[in-house]
Amino acid sequence: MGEHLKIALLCHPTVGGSGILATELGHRLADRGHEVFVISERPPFRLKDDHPNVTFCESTPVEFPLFKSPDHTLPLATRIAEVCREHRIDIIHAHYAIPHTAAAWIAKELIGVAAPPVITTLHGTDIVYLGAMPEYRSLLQHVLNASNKVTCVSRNLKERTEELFTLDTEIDVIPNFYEPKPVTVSREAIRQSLNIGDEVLAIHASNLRSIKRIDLMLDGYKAAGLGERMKLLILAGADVSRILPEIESRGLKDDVVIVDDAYEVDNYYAASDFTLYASEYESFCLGILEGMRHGLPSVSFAVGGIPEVVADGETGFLLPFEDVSSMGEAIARLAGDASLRSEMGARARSRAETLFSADAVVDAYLQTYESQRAR
Ligand code: GMT
Repeated sequence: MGEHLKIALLCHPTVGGSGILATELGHRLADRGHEVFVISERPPFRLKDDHPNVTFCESTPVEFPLFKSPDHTLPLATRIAEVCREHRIDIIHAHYAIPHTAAAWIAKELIGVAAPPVITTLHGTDIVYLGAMPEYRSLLQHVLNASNKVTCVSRNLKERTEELFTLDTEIDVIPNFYEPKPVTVSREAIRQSLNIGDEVLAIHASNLRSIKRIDLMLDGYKAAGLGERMKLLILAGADVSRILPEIESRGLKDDVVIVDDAYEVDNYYAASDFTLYASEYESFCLGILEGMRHGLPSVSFAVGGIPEVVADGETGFLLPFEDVSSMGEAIARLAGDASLRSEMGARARSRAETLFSADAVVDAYLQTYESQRAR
């Protein structure tokens, strides 16, 4: 496809699906010979610092006595314009609208007629949480319309966006992808390192924000009533102190194993048996997809875009939101039946490979870039 492009990728560096997706997209675009410039306040947590064709461009928030908190957005806008001018960028791709789409819009004003097209990919809470806030709404409406193209990671997020905003152009749905890294540590060795034997192991990877409803997940886990036959592994991308009281108050201290700052997640998925989520909203749920690529079925609530990722009863169990007793039954069913886990896991892997492959998703983004450049 076409000539090699110079692409500026904007994303949050913190642990979260949008940063993971943007980083992985950057790596894949670079592997195809495109030049990728990642602009963020620090390297996104999964960015490989030595990846050929990928350059990290730091944007430094400004602290000043008159500001109550550091200003991130205006220095980011200035930096985007600088990078665009210096490297003759062809496309700006903003992942997560706040503040990236607004910063890209300001950068375009700074650059003037030579400014490259801006693509915005919406990831979830930028719309359903921040987008709904009066503090952002009219600005978001404006800058989304000023984007040359808006994409969403699921049909559900597209619907939610259209409920909140009136956009002049069609939103495209480009789902997430995940390509697992090679597993480098055996299942047994990982389990040993976690002090887990042959118990059934549920895994949850997230930034533990309140939208993840760790409280409901623990209730569902407890409702399964499996005692010592099961353990729950939490790969925590945030301070765990906020969930420790929840674990202790349910008497689950010995059942839950927490790993902090796990940037390499594949070994952990390969040592686990199914993924567990109780989020009240997920535009997609990249964690479920990561597990699927490792042949893991899932248990979660049927919220947001999760039903587009999981085929209910085939690759995982989808339960009504907040129904922790049904969640407990589904957990117990999977935990008690190794053949069911392996059948559903095989279907999960194949669904992930078919519907959410890196090649198809990268092609879709490249087509979007090309179509906007051609205008
Ligand atoms: O879910 C998070 O806590 C992080 C958030 C983000 O933007 O970093 O994730 C969102 O984007 C992911 C990648 O597109 C999706 O898989 C998550 O479902 C989505 N989270 C929510 O919608 C709550």
